[in-house]
Amino acid sequence: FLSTKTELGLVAVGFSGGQCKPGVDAAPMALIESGLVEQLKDDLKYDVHYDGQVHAYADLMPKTDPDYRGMKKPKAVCAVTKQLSSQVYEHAKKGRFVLTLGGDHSIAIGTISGTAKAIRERLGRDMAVIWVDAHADINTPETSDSGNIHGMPVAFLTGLANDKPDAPFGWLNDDQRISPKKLVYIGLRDVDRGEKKILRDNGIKAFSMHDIDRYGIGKVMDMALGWIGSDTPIHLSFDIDALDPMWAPSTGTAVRGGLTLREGDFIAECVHETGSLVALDLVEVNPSLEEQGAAETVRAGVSIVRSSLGDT
Ligand code: 5AB
Ligand code: MN
Ligand code: MN
Ligand code: MN
Repeated sequence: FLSTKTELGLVAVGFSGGQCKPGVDAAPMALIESGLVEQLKDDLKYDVHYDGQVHAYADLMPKTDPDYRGMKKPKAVCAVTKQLSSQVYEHAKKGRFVLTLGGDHSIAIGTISGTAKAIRERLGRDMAVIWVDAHADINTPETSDSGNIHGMPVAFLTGLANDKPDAPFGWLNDDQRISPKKLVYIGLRDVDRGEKKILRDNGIKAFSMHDIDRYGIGKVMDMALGWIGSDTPIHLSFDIDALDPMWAPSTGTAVRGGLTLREGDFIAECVHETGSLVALDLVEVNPSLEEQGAAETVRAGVSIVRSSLGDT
């Protein structure tokens, strides 16, 4: 589904407005400073297209940003994700693999909408999404208790939460959305009551930590990829909090009982092996939390990226 196996567009997104803890905006720089770009070029032989900036979108920040439908910072998140969507789209429409380094998980509204549209235009196909996370991130503004938009991106991307054309997320069109039938979760263990109902009512495929304990990660990956079907472009959105805090402590909403680093890498390797992976988000690394664990969390993030890109 890519124009070549080696063209890669990198977008660094220093944005934290989808949640309340500062510091997640520093992750792209921490990942890059740890040598990620050189590794992609020198070890994994990618042709990296990177504008050399961590985008903070300062020019897009509104002067005032009152809550709307209970959402915190709706205008900021909306403006950033809309801009990011076209950045990702520009890479994806040239047939490049798109790697986005976040940032909190609200940015997936931008990344997935961008690849979904490009894949439709280039290939006339619907894309699948594998969402690896402790959380389902499928709250609607109405079901969310926190109002933090990083807990809502999947609801907007699937159209389960909508917005009027003139309202913040009114910019999302159908050609930028994904089908709930082409969405698969892996690693869930902290799903809100309203989200559970949404998952059930829409028949969304989800593999929780319970499933991973029962079947093992190997069988879970067979089932997850079997659900998507071969020959379907895949966007992988990887929240570092899917990993157990033992491996990735520096993240805003850590939940114990998660994936080992090896299981996380295995997921990434299996998705890579399909040959259908067109984009990866790595989000929610927050180097300013649990500072003793920051370097380890960054290393875990680098490992997930490398595994997704064919490192073995
Ligand atoms: B993350 C929670 N469900 O909606 C909410 O880190 C947590 O992107 C969301 O997965 C966690 O606030 C968002 C309680
Ligand atoms: Mn999460
Ligand atoms: Mn998430
Ligand atoms: Mn989190």
